[in-house]
Amino acid sequence: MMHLLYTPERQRIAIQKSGRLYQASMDFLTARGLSFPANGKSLILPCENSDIDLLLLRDDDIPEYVRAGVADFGIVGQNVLAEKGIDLAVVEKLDFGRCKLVIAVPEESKIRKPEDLAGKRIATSYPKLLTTFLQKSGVEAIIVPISGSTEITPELDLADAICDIVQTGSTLKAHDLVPLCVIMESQAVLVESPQSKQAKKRFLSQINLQSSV
Ligand code: PRT
Ligand code: ZN
Repeated sequence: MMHLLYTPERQRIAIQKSGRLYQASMDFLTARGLSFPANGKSLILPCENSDIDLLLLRDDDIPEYVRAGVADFGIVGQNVLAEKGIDLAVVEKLDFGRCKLVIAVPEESKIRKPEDLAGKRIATSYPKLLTTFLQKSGVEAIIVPISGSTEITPELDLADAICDIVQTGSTLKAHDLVPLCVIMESQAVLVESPQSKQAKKRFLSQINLQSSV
């Protein structure tokens, strides 16, 4: 039985519990010499050769854990940080999790440029980034908040366009959607908590990086 007692000498690194960033995050840490037991059901994974605990979380929760200092570091997509509006110091851009947040429309759509989105419905799980983009572009559109799989919404007539993450583009293609514009480019980043702790420095030197603040 493991207890979540606050132990200042142990450093906590928040990574995605499962999903697209999990394996690459583990690989990043293990390539830098840290070793972890097999990932069971526990949400805390103690490092076997260092005073480090991994917190395994939904990626959406990582910015808040790091902001609050409950985790000293986190590995998360820039897209998630930007959507949460939580500005954390980036220690290192990591060479994985690359993707783009795009607006896409059905191939046969008359929408051909961002201005054509005026009065149209856009399904997205990135309402904040989309709102900012529309305001900057001077376009008034209707945002349809959806928690995932937006690609299906135009064919079901819930939306006229989508704003979602694209990597290979094959999901867009499978739904006869084409990109209209890119709102943001993203990759995974190692972020650090603004709450200062001596322990943070130790972790960074262990993995051969330096604090950015
Ligand atoms: O459960 P949890 O909340 O932790 O995970 P999640 O389902 O919210 O996120 P997950 O695991 O899908 O993605 C985690 C992070 O990986 C994202 O926040 C991005 O930073 C990054 N990433 C990189 C991607 C993709 N590539 C990606 N292709 N995130 C999502 N996708 C999805 C996209 O939403 C779309 O449905 O994949 C589909 C498109 O992929 P392509 O290759 O067909 O274009
Ligand atoms: Zn998520």
